[in-house]
Amino acid sequence: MTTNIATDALLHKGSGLQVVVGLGQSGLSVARYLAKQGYQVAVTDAQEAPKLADQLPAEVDIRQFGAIDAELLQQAARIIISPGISLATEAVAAARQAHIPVVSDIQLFCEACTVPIVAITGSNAKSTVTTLVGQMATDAGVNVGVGGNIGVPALTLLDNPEMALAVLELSSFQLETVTNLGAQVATVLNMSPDHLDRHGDMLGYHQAKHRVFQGAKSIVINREDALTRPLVADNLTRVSTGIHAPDKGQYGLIIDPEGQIYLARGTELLLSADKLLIKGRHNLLNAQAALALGELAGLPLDSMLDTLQHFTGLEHRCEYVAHAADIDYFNDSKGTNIGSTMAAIEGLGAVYAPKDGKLLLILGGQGKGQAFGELTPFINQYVSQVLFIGEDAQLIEQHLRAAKISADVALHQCQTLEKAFATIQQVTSSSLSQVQAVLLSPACASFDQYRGYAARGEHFSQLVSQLECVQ
Ligand code: UMA
Ligand code: ADP
Repeated sequence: MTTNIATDALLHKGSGLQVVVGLGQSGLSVARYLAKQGYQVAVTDAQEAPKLADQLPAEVDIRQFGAIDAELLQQAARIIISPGISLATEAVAAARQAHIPVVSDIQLFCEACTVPIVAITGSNAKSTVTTLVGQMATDAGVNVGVGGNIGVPALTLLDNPEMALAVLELSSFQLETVTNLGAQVATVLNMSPDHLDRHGDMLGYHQAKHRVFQGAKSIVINREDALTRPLVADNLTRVSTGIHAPDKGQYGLIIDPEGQIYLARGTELLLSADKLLIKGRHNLLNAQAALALGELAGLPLDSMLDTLQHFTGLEHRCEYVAHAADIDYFNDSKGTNIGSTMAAIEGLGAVYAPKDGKLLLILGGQGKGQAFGELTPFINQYVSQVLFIGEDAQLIEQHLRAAKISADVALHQCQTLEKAFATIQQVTSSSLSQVQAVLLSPACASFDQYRGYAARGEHFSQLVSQLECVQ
């Protein structure tokens, strides 16, 4: 068994001060990791009293809280920045100006990791595909570490000396300071606008995401989305996914003469789509991505297909909550950008349209500079009521109106989820209501009203459970 951590770690006291910026989960993992390696480590955070400070190792004795300490950063031999902190932050920008290297925890991870890495990024589906590949590896008997943006700081995976494969979910924030990741297989699953407030524009966001390909041995691309392909020509092994019948060695969908949809590899039918517990066209792409990544990481196909048939999906992602008064309720609180909300409207809309049903959609929160008008064609096709909540509620309504939302779609400003539920009861009690499903898919971040998307989703489910006649 290979070890996953460089065993020749020397004491690094003389290598200069390592300054960790941000003491959240990733900052804490970095401070612990570097202190263990013998580096001199300092930590700074904008909060007066970061919650995790008491978990820092005692040898990390330089702790500057209450503001990101610009002077401290100027003394650094290297800065390790937390993903939630922008490179444009004044103190960080000044340090970069002074040619002090700024890296993320993922850079430290890939430099120390000696086992193959499956690196997964994209605007949506990262957690779903990362979890699925991790489960496929586990089911195939591989000692796998799953971490990164999914909530387990990557460096903590190195604590497992038996790890034989690392599966990383990577955000654009983590990737923007990574060089030569060197993954066994890397993918950008899909690209739609997100985090533009941080990256400036789509180009900046695209450039950050595409750093995942640096040094990769093989790649998985999405044939439906040109932005998932590397821009520079390369001779890498590449496997593609898509919704059409695939060429030899590629993944896709084949529809048999009876109309049954199959996951396919070349002309080989792998699995009937109705055997999957995760539903919707987007999940068929996710399943293919997981198979392609697993194949390039050396996992056996039969075992991966078995995993696929047992995978029930993750909470807060188009999750069915309950049936009440003839209406289905779905929690897609993780739909935090327009790409994911489009997938949710299209996926669920297609289920109810044949029954003449429409969706009631709850949108809103922090809009992150997105162009919400792009949702309009999807809303016009599948939605009869839109309820707006959160900080950017008015702005989103303006965008939809400017993009010619149909007069048949009723728009309601509700501010909060509680008020939205009062409106739901009014709207759906009308005999004219076509609503057969309520979908919380906000296309926005939740931090204006909640601790995060999970808290928002839990609040939604709790409000559903308070409805009369919940089944
Ligand atoms: N802080 C500052 N100044 C700032 C911003 C933050 O000092 O301007 C400090 C805060 O006071 C806090 C610390 O930085 O103490 C928080 O750091 P962080 O925001 O980087 O959060 P972590 O706890 O380290 O979590 C990060 C990821 N967070 C973000 O990218 C915002 C987690 O992804 C990830 O799971 C974790 O590392 C482990 O790798 C979360 C996320 O929301 C789930 N990701 C975004 C997304 O999925 O859309 C990208
Ligand atoms: P991420 O980790 O990239 O945020 P998740 O797996 O958590 O991805 O899913 C986030 C949101 O994206 C959910 O609302 C989910 O329903 C939606 N989604 C899942 N797969 C896709 C896809 N292939 N394309 C677009 N949206 C998707």
